[in-house]
Order: sequence, then C-alpha cells, then structure tokens
Amino acid sequence: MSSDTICALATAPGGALGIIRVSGSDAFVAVSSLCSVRCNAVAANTTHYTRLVEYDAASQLQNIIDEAMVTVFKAPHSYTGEDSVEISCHGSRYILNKVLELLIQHGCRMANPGEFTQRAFLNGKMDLSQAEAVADLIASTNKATHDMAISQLRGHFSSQLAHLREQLLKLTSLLELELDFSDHEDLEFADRTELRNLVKTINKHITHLAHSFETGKAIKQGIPVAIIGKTNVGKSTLLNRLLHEERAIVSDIHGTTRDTIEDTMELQGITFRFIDTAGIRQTTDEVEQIGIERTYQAIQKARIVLWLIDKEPSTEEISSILQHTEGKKLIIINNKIDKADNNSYNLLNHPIIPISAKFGTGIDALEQAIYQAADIPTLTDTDVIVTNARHYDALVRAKKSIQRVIDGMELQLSGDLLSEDLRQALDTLSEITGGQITPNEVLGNIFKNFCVGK
Ligand SMILES: Nc1nc2c(ncn2[C@@H]2O[C@H](COP(=O)(O)OP(=O)(O)OP(=O)(O)O)[C@@H](O)[C@H]2O)c(=O)[nH]1
Ligand SMILES: [Mg+2]
Repeated sequence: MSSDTICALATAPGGALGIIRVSGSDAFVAVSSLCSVRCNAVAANTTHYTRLVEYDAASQLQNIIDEAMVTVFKAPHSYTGEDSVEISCHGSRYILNKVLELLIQHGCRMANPGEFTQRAFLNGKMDLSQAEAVADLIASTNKATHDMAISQLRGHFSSQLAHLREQLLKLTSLLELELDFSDHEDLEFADRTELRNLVKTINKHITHLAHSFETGKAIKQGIPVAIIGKTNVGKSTLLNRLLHEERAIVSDIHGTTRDTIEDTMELQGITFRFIDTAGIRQTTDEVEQIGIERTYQAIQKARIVLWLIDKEPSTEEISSILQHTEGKKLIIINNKIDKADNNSYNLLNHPIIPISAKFGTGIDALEQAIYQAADIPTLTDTDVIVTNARHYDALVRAKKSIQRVIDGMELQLSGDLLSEDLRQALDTLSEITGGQITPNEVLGNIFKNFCVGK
C-alpha cells in the first residue's frame, strides 16, 4: 500500500481556497509535472509560488489552470513521514478536480479516508491512540472535546500507558527471575509483598483510566440531563428557557408533553443534552402511559436529573423520585416562584433551587448548579480522560487480567501461572497504541471514520 502515491482534497468544498495533499515516493515527480517547482531540488519545508499548468500534447501548449502555493515536505519530516506536497489553490471545484485529475494521470491515486494519518501511524510518526486523536480534534466542537483531543494527540495517554507497561514488565521479569531460579529452594527473588503492592498500584491506575471513560463519553456526546416532575410543573417551559427557543409545546393542560424531547446546549464549554419528559401522574391514557415509561428510561440514561416541583411534594412522591434517581446527580428545583402561593421548601436538607421558568428568574444559578453537577474535572496539562470505546474495551480487558493476577497471588499460585496473565495485560494495553501488530481489520475500522484528505 505505502508504495502508492496518494492525493486528496484536504479542505471542505466551497471555500475561497482549496488544499490538495499528495504523499508517497512519486509525490515530487507528480507535482513537478504540473508546475515549475522542482520539488526534489528545493529545500524541505519551503513554500513556492507557481502556476499550475496542463500540457496539451496536440497543440504543444501549456494551459494555465491556476496560480498556487506549493509546500514541499521531505521524508521523514512530513505528516505522513513520506515525501509530501500540499498544493494550495483557489477553491473552484473545476480547478480542484482538474489538479486531482492531472495528479492521477501522473501516477497518483485518490487516498482512502484517513489514509494520510494511517501512513503517519505505519511510519511511526504517531501511535494509534494519537492517530485517533486527530479524528477527534477535527470533530471537536467545544473547548472540552478539543482539550481532550489535544491531550491525547500530545501523547499524555500514550505516556501513561507506557508507564503502566513498564511496571507490568518489571513485574513480569521479577516473576520470571523467580522461575529461573525455582530449583534453588531458598531463593525468593521476587518479594511477594512488593509484587502485590505493585500489582495493586497498576490495578488502581487502570481502573482510574477506565472510569474516566464515562466522563469522556459524556463530554463527547453531550451530558444527558433529564427534566422530570409531575404534569404541569413547567418542565417544557424550563427546557425552552434553557435552550433559548420554543422547542417544546407549553400549555396549562396536564399531560401536554407525551414523548421525550431532546436538544443540546453549551454551558461553559461543555455540551449538555437536555431531555424534557412526560409529566409523571396516574393515568388511564395508554399513550400517556407509554410516555411516562419513557420518562423513567430517560432518567436511567441521564447523568443529571432536574426534578421540578411547584408545591410541596408528598412523601410518596419524594420516595419514588429518590428511588428512581439513585446514583444520579439530583437537582431539585422549585418552579413558579413568581406566584404568590409558592413557598420555599426544605426537602430532606437537600438544597432547592428557586426559579421562575416563565420569567427567567434564578436560571443563572440553576445553570451553575447543572455545570457543577456534571463534575467535569478541569483538564490540567497531563490529565487523561479516556474518550474512545476501543480504548475503554482494552482497559476493561487488561483490568480483568490484572484481577486474575491479584487473585492468583492470594492463592499463592506459582510465578509461571501469574506471568501468563501479566503478559495478557501487557498485550491488551499495547492494542491501544498499536504497539502490537494491529490487524488490518482493526486499522480499517479506525481509519474509515476519518475524512478523506486527513
Ligand atoms: N407563573 C408561572 N407559570 C409557569 C411557570 N413555568 C411554567 N408555567 C406555566 O405552567 C403551565 C405548564 O407549563 P409546561 O411547561 O407545559 O409544564 P410541563 O411540566 O411541561 O407539563 P406537562 O408537559 O403536561 O407534563 C403553563 O401554563 C406555563 O405557562 C412559571 O415559572 N411561573
Ligand atoms: Mg411538558
């Protein structure tokens, strides 16, 4: 594959400029054939103004296609690690297609999605988790997703994994040393207490990383926040207020909302996914009942639950809500404080946020409480949050292997049995960065989601 020279449009169509990327052993020859820049001869990492031309054999004339800037990168100092050129021309669809067509005539082929990054990985310019971070970076829509992608791209996750692997290798070699000298009865090379401590530290670290996936996933997909409560308490009014648009129907008829309604909003750089739900009440209406079941499903999916009340709730309501929201961040909101008959309550010493969804009172404080409930750690320079399901899956499997080592140690199993599970954990962690030989199928799955030209 890497012997081919690939080309692709790297920018979205419709802009004033378009960038075409070319990479591979024939990149310089192909590009030099359509402009006056002798890519082989110029210095690396230099940009040149040139005309792009098409040579017409019949008339022996050169047709000018565009005036462009050509940047030359020489292997291995390029994104892909190969000889590469970026042609920056005007964004006309005709020009861009023409240039690609000419490059193909001169021996290039169109790149597959993510093929430039795949080559960067195969040429050792980055590991697999960093390659995945490139896709995340391009897809990032807010500060939080951007920060996580940058952290991964800069290799913070990779270096934590490298540290873990180092510790696992140390453990394995200590155990193997013990094996080699097992004939010498009194020799206890590996101090089992020290080993046990080391393996527990490793386990803690892997567990910590695996746990961060829940946060990572929530940040990537938007943190789900369910708005629940009895009918007519103002849930849909609150949704509209938070979204700054009339998204859900509001009326004073009980049971107006029958299905869940979802939309996203940004709070301090984090995307939240608000879910308005059907009000909870006893009903014989079949459709409404289905809606209420969906309310309970929405609670299950949510990370944060906003429970709206507009009068003092009964003890049954309180215990039912507490039961259904167990394990969730619960925020209790007293709505309609603009009404004279609405008092402030104190429920189970749980703070209650007073608002008027209709008039916008107390919304700032509520948004602050929602942001705090999301409990997003502020990413310092070296913090790592796992955001990728493939990484999470590998961490969970590595954790299982480590657990078997811990159990084996408790049972005083011999070193050779333990070291097998340790090797398994090592191999599994290596899958994340692609340190092991990564099957083509896995690579294909990763890079197919990239855009062409990256
Ligand atoms: N005075 C006052 N009225 C409000 C406030 N919030 C909502 N309302 C009114 O309460 C009624 C019900 O509001 P909705 O937002 O439809 O209530 P809901 O909880 O979505 O109701 P269901 O969909 O039936 O479960 C409407 O007439 C709203 O205008 C508020 O803060 N103050
Ligand atoms: Mg409603």
